[in-house]
Amino acid sequence: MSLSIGIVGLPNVGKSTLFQILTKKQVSAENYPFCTIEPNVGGVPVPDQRLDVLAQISKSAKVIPTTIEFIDIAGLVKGASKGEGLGNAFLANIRQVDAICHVIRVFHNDDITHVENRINPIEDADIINTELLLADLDQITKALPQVEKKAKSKDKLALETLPILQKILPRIEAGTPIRDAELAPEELEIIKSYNFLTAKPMMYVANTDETYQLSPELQDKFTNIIPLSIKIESEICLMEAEEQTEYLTMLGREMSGLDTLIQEGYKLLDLISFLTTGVQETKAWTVKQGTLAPQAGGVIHSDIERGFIMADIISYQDFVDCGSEVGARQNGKLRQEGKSYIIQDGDVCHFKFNV
Ligand SMILES: Nc1nc2c(ncn2[C@@H]2O[C@H](COP(=O)(O)OP(=O)(O)O)[C@@H](O)[C@H]2O)c(=O)[nH]1
Ligand SMILES: [Mg+2]
Repeated sequence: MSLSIGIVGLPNVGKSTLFQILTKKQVSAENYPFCTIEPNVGGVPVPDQRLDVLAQISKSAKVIPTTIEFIDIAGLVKGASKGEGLGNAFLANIRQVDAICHVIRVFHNDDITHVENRINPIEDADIINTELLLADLDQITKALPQVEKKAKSKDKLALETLPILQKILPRIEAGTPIRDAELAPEELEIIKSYNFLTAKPMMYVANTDETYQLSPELQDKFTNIIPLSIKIESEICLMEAEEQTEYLTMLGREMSGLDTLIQEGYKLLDLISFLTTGVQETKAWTVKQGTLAPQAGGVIHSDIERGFIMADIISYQDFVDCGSEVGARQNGKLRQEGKSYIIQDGDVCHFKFNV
């Protein structure tokens, strides 16, 4: 599954630097095949400490983390929705992604020009969010007459779509992004094919000074915000693993800001990991929250889904507490689950299938 997060923001806020350190990040496993798909698209390994623990228990030869895709989208400027600064092309790029990572500049540095010649992250965020709203508004205004026409001729999809578009139009005009317009999941599903920009989940990265400090106003305004000094994080990235741990311990932090960002992005996409472990490898696999056992197996191989019989499941914690798969089995912690079982984050899975 390749779900992607687009890095969005004004020019010169640190987007490309963030993208570079995300995609150059070293993983503990040296035989992990690192993938840069295109210059501005990269697969980023999702840090998961559970993998190393399982690999140690199973004496695995390889540890393979799962990945999410990050895309460096060129800077948007005021007027992008009207075509300013290649605006429409960038907005089209955002349409393709599953979630948005919105970088705002908090750091001070007179050598690095700010497009609006001042540091004001709240106004900066408003500029970008306004462009996204305007793009959606433009799209709805263009779509409405066609949908109305089709609804008159009793087209089923148009009849379903019309009231939803009519409902979101005034909200967008009032500045409410679709993600905050309190639509029911069924309603969101019906308008999914429009790929509205403001319907996509969004997280903020505040590119702070080296202190990682956020002003109280910023904290109040945004709930989903991660403070990050992209400058410091790029230095941490260059360190050897041991040095990194030492440095972070000194700062009293468990993991780098970058790792926190990747994990939060993963959650934003509503993704969880199930795990497989053995002598050959310990590996994390990505599924959407709520995925059933056969479809989860299908992520490993389509045969598993097609010929699904059952899955042997041990929760990660039980696996570790019992010290091994055998231990978990002896303690009654191995469950045999059928095709209606919903895979949980951290399930250590062994699928049985027959094709
Ligand atoms: N002082 C400082 N400079 C930064 C930081 N992040 C990025 N920069 C610099 O700001 C400039 C623009 O960064 P870039 O990543 O290209 O921004 P983009 O236009 O958003 O992609 C570059 O010279 C970076 O080195 C930061 O956290 N602190
Ligand atoms: Mg850039």
